[in-house]
This record gives sequence, C-alpha cells and structure tokens, in this order.
Amino acid sequence: MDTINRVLQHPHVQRAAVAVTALSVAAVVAKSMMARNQATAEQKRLAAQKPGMVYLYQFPRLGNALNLSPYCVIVETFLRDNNIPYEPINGKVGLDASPNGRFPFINVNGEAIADSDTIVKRLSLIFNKPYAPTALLDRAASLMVVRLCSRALSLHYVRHLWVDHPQAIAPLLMSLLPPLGPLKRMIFNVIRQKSVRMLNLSGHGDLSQAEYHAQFSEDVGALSDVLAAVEAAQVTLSSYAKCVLFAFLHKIYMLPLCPAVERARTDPFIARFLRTTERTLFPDLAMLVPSRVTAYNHYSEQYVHRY
Ligand SMILES: N[C@@H](CCC(=O)N[C@@H](CS)C(=O)NCC(=O)O)C(=O)O
Repeated sequence: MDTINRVLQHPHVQRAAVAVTALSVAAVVAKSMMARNQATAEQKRLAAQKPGMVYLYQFPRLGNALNLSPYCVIVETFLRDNNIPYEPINGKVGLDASPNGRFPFINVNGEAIADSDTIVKRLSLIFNKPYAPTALLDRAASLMVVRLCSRALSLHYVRHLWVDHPQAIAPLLMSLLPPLGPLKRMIFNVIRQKSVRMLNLSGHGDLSQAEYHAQFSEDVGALSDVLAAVEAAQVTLSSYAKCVLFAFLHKIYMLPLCPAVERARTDPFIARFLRTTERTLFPDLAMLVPSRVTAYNHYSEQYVHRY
C-alpha cells in the first residue's frame, strides 16, 4: 500500500494524471460542441429538404477514391445507374444520426432508411426501378453475386485490411477523424478490435491464413466467371448486383497485394467491367487505375498494432 501511495504521489505520476484528465475533458467538450453544431446544421438542412430528392449520408470522400465503405459505394452507384436525383452529405453528419448507427443511410421524403440492401429495395419501389431481373436464372445469379460480395468477399476484405495490413488503412482512417492528437491512435485500435471481433463472431476467424487466402481467390475467380458470362450475354445481372460488384471489386483492387488481389488486378473481365462502370457512372471523379492502386499504399508503420 505504502509503495502504491509513494508511486501515486510522485510528481511525474501526478503531472501525467493531470495531463490525461485535461486531455479527456477537452476531448469530451470538443466532441459535444461538434455534435451540437452538426445537429443545428442538420436541422436546417432537413427543413430545406426537397421532396423526391435522396440525401445520401456517408463517410467523407477520400481524394479521388470513392468511399472507404463499399456499402456507401453500392448506394451511390445505384443512384447514379438509375438516374435517381441525390445529394451526398459526405461526413457532415455523425453515425449517431443513422437509424442503425452505420453508414450509409438515406433520407427521402422525410423517411430515414439504413442498410444498403434495404435502401436499394426501398429506392426501387419509390422510383419505380426494377429490383431484380424477371428471368429466373438472371434473378438467382444476381442474388448470388450480391450475397457472395456482401457476405463472403466483405469478410476477406475486412480480414485483409484490419488483420493483415492495418498499416495500409491507418492513414486513410486517421484522415477522417477530427484532430484529437494521440487519442486518434486509440480510436483506430478500438475500431480494429471491433472488426476482429466481428470476424471471429462470423466464423471467418476460424479459417487458417492459407484457407482464407484460398477462399478469397476462389471468390474473385467466381466473380470473374460471372463477368465473362455477362460479356457473352449468357446472363443478365440486375443493376443492384452490378453496383455491388463494382463496389467490392473496386475496393479489392486497392488492397495491398495478396494472391486474390493479384488475381483481381490481372483479370481482363474485372478490369474491363471496372473501367466501363467508372467511365460511365463516375466520370467526375477521374478515377484511374493507378490512383486506385495507390490509395491504400501510403503506409505508416507507426500505426501497426499487435494484439
Ligand atoms: N449491412 C450494412 C453494413 C454497413 C456497414 O457495415 N457500415 C460500416 C462501414 S463499412 C460502418 O458504418 N461502420 C461504423 C460502425 O460500425 O461504427 C449495409 O449494407 O449498409
């Protein structure tokens, strides 16, 4: 007890305690001030909202890359592919405003809707756009593409970035956080641990490194085969399935190299599909392949975290 008291009374320990308390108080005050300003701006914006206009809430843009979140890319691509009028609200509102606490969410005619799949279904109804093809095989293939991407590829993507290459995602994520000094690194590590927990809960964490690499590569190969069938007019995918494919494949292209990423980057069907979709739907972003490939390559070893 005496030793503990002596340590606690040491001037260095007391100075450190004061500094940590001051930093925490400053962070809480800054966060509540930012939240209040955001809420007022959002109330004004909601009051001025136009009927029939879709307001898309998502993470801020990253230079000329689309969005950190593939789910945000799905919704924005679907809006553009179907000529639905929308306004992106990139990072101006926090996640706490979302009905499910995640991005993306939309607000249309006063209704807030979260989850990319639910959003696309709702938009198809409101704007009278087909959600799925009528031919049975096309409909089944479209659904399988959507599920393969959002249930399997998404887990490979998360594991590749957050477990194998956190140093690649750190600078991007840090650039989205407010200026909180050393707290930023703590926040990054909390988000990383949350992602790893999610992988373990889904069972993906049970796969060995070799098993996960093999599945990742097989999934990319299956998507390339589907795109080959689309080019040969053997199958027609829904607009939604193509948007999901675009969102995930364009993300995978950006990842640090591994056999599956190499497979995606050297695949002619994937390359053609990405180029055509980008040129048709996102000419304003001038997203060329080299800029996409370098997006995650600003490594910063200082953020590597062992756990
Ligand atoms: N099922 C959701 C997934 C959305 C999602 O996972 N969003 C992530 C980014 S990729 C997010 O907002 N994460 C923030 C958080 O969970 O705090 C969808 O399809 O929209």
